Amino acid sequence: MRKKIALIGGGNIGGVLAEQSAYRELGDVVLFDVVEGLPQGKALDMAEGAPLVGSDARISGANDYEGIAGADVVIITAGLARKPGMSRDDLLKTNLSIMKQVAEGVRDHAPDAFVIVISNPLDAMVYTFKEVSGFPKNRVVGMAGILDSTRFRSFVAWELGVSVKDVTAMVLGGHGDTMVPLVRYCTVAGIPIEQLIPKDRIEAIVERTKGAGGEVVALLKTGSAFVSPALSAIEMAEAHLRDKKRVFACACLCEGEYGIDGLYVGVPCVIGAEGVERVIEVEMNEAERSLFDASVDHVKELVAQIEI
Ligand code: A3D
Repeated sequence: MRKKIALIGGGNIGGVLAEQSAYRELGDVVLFDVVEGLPQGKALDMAEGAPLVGSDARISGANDYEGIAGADVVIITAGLARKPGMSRDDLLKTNLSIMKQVAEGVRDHAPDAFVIVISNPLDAMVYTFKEVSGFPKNRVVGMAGILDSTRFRSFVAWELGVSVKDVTAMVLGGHGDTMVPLVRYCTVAGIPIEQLIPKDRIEAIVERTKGAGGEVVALLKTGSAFVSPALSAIEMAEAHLRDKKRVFACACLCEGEYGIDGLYVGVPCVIGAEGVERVIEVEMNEAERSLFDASVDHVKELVAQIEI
């Protein structure tokens, strides 16, 4: 039997998630949204295109939670996206009430799912989902570090004129202005970028990475990035469904790791059949650690505003 993937939120990211999940045949797809007709219309369009890519995955739309019953993977993008001039944190109040409803719907209809949260502000939203659903921590994870890392990888590849495939990078901490691109852990085919790129150019790449989401928002004017966030979450879903044991930076519940007590923060982890199978603790020097701690403090302040 095919796996079932439920996508909560049928907007920009939800649409790309549906297309990629179905066309890669990760499983049958249900696109859920509160707007009537939107998920059904998008699903029908994609289903009609499926013969062209040879996909037999079924794609459907739903406006009630019965539609997601028994899902193996749930990816959540429900909520508002940023507009120019807004920070991710400005979305907290509105998206908090949406996330509470979503967590109840998923808890009641897909109690065994592996859940990937994308809605912003990410670290606060994934925390909210975990608290409301009561799901175990290995089955609730936030997508952010993988996206921030892929942006970092792109900028390094463009700078050096090398394949994106050969660049690995790791961006840790909260998903916001305080995120921490770890330069020492960025390599091209194993060669540290500090041997390949001058210091001032690395600094520019780090700054561009931190502001990369905002750069897209400023250009689009009506919303935020949606292709690269969807592709990032698909990597995570695929790692789980195919038990790949991939290592990504994700927002994981840290309980002792990195000295953090009960917060979702971007850290490297292993994703496989069990969901988040373990968090990897990397060594940081004093400067990296102080940036990371400042980022964690920011997440702490955000989470302190949440009333469940
Ligand atoms: P958008 O295209 O507006 O889609 C959001 C969808 O959510 C809309 O179709 C809404 O109708 C729907 N929705 C609203 N309330 C509910 C509800 N209660 N239940 C179900 N669906 C609902 O936004 P988008 O797809 O561009 O972005 C979605 C979210 O992802 C936003 O919060 C963004 O800020 C966030 N985002 C996060 C990242 C990260 O890296 C973490 C990157 C990009 C966007």
